[in-house]
Amino acid sequence: MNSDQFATRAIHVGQAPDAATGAVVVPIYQTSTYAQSDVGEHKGYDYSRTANPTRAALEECLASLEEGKFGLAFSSGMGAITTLMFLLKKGDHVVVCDDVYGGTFRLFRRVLEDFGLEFSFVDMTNPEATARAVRVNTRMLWIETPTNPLIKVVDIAAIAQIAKKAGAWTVVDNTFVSPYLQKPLTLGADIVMHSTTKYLGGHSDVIGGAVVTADKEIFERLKFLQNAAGAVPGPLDCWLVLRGIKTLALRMERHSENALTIAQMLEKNFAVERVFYPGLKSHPQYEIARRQMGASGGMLSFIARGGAESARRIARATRLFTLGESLGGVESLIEVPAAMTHMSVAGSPLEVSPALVRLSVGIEHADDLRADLEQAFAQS
Ligand code: P1T
Repeated sequence: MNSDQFATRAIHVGQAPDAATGAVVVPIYQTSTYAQSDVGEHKGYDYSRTANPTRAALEECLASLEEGKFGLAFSSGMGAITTLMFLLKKGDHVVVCDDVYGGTFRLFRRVLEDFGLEFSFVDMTNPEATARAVRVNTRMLWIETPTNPLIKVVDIAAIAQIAKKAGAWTVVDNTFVSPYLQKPLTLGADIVMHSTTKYLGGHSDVIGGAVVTADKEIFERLKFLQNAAGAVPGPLDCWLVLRGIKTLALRMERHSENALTIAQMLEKNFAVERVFYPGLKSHPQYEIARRQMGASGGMLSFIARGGAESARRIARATRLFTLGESLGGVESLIEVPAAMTHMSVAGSPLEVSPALVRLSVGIEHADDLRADLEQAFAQS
């Protein structure tokens, strides 16, 4: 089944009724190994690190949603990123945007630099500065957009052009908005990756990662690396992500509507110095976001006027917004990045303000979310 419409593909691609039983839902093939009909003879499955039917269903669906040709699932977003970095060799250079998930920064700076990879962190909302950061040994440009946690929007097509000229790959971490709202491969990126823990899974009940590409050569190398390094998800985790994906289109619509409502409310709030949300006209990349994203997504952040203490008070005082790391689930979350998800950037040029509060706006009723934030501000 390969209908053109995203919402239909999310429910059907890779998910035809089970050939053996007619089961409408892809079974959880909870097996590590497969009977062979003769030595080395099998039906495409010999060992579940290499391939598993539940994982294969998820991988096919992911490829379709990202308008790619090949999907690969991983045990976590970081597992996906680590495996992608195995595409590189000692002495290779990567240009990275200067606002990324703290764990990505930690892997690049504190682990991979020791293996001889080089990283430059630049403001990728500035294509000229990005072009200047490219060196002869640059092999990859790493974009996260919208960025975590400052919600900056990077012009994927502009950066992909710079990469192409340099003979480097463009990789986009598309975790913050999902393929429903943004399809980097259609904008010139070579590889797109996800923490499927977030919007794709959508229910805060699984850790996972994914990579999609339309390039056969890149895929074959990554498929080899997926098996060689072994950061693969279990069948149940694949099944949970696949089930989450079925409602992705609906969820992203509601996340975006709710987040816009909350962002507009915060913009009028006296206790808020600045709101970062690409759906607001005040966002510096509002026009790029409109062009590149179907809607503005569920992630926003703001600076509390009262500083670090005020940010912490607000984060402690919400009742519906749960204080916690992660994002992209149906339930709303609140956090203080400097003390939580982005502790690892402390002391680096990527350090974030302790007065910054990040919201993952869920799909509860907008009135209840608004009321919760109002009472939290009133208390703090
Ligand atoms: O947690 P994991 O599934 O390994 O994904 C890592 C990751 C990669 N990319 C982005 C943009 C991310 O936001 C994350 C994980 N982020 C959080 C846990 C967080 O609260 O920001």
